[in-house]
Amino acid sequence: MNRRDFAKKATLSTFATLIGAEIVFGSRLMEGYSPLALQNPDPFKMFNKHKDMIVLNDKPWNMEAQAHLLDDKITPNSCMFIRNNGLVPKDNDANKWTLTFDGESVINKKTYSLADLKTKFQQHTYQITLECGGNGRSEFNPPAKGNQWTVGAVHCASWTGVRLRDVLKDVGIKKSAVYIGYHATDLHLSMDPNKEPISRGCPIWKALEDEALLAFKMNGDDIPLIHGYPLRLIIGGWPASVSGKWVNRISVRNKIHDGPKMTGDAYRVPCEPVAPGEKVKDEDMCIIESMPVKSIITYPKSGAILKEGKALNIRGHAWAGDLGVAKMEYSIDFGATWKSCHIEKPSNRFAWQHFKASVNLPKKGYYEIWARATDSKGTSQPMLLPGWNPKGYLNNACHRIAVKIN
Ligand SMILES: Nc1nc2c(c(=O)[nH]1)N[C@H]1C(S)=C(S)[C@@H](COP(=O)(O)O)O[C@H]1N2
Ligand SMILES: [Mo]
Repeated sequence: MNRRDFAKKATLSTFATLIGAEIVFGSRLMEGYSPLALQNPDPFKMFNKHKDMIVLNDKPWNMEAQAHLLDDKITPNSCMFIRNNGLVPKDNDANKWTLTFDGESVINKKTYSLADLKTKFQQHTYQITLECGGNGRSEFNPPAKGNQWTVGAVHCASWTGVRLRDVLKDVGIKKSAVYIGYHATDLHLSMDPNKEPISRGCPIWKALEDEALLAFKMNGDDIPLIHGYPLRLIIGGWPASVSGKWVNRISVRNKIHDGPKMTGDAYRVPCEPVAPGEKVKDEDMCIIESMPVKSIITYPKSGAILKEGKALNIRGHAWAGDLGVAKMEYSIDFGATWKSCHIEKPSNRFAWQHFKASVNLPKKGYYEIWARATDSKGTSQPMLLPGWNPKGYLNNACHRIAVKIN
């Protein structure tokens, strides 16, 4: 049986039911999505994305990676997922760009040009894992509305900029400061200029961390427009929605920021666990903070067909929000037994950690390889979907790939 036949058969039988056809050999486009040939403009060309990226929505643009596209230690632009809540801003002239600090808890409102930021403050570079809070949403049942992310709404790029802390110090903030909220130039889907598509933030202690950046470079170059050119907030460990793109204003608040997508079901989960499908009162919802421990197998590609008698070298990455990853394991028997992987130290806090293992698959046949990370507090990934929540956030269930030994 050649690879194609195997793929077809597999999609119809085992792979499809066990892992989900979408992940293994799924079509690149969601059901009901118009064929690419009819698309104008072509998002793959427009955003310089790899042909294996998956388009989830075009208004606004949302695209995700597949696991095998995330094999690089530092994710290249071509394989970085895109998540937009509104329309990509058009007027992004870096020479005219300004960043204003305002809010109840600034001593005086202050505005910087991009050149001010670049020349007045020391520059720092960090690798930061950014995962969408809704990564893995497609598995929830009852289903959650929103982009049906599978595993690919995560990336770890290298970001260069100035520390938000250094700039906040220069601005001068009052003792009353508890939270920051970003504002950006993307347009609300309604095209109403008075509405913001998203304006989120984090507690002031988080904004003052070394790795909290106002970034103007990604992987050594100007940030691509779709990822926030010319200025982006980078906050590691928390849902990527905190890392505002196209940022032109930061409000220093004396209360929890209350911009769009800070309230209701957005980026919030039940404070106490609920049954699948249960209605949750607004006051019983809590803002997502640190993301949970998670990992992804990036090599081999799920569906690989391998020769018998050769060890299989698997690899991938693991991350754990504000924590580190202390242990990485794999299983080839559906979690009955686990063996350890080699896991590297992160290049800096909030960077994903690379793992590898040499796997012996004892005989011919179909295997699933499962990966499980454990964070520095001893909490592991669940093998099955964790707690249901109305918007389908925080699915950190173990990733698994299917391989066949011939
Ligand atoms: N201004 C602005 N910033 C934003 C968003 C947005 O829609 N507008 N989306 C957020 C969300 S929900 C995510 S997951 C990340 C995605 O970043 P990326 O598109 O660079 O991968 O950006 C965040 N920052
Ligand atoms: Mo997101």
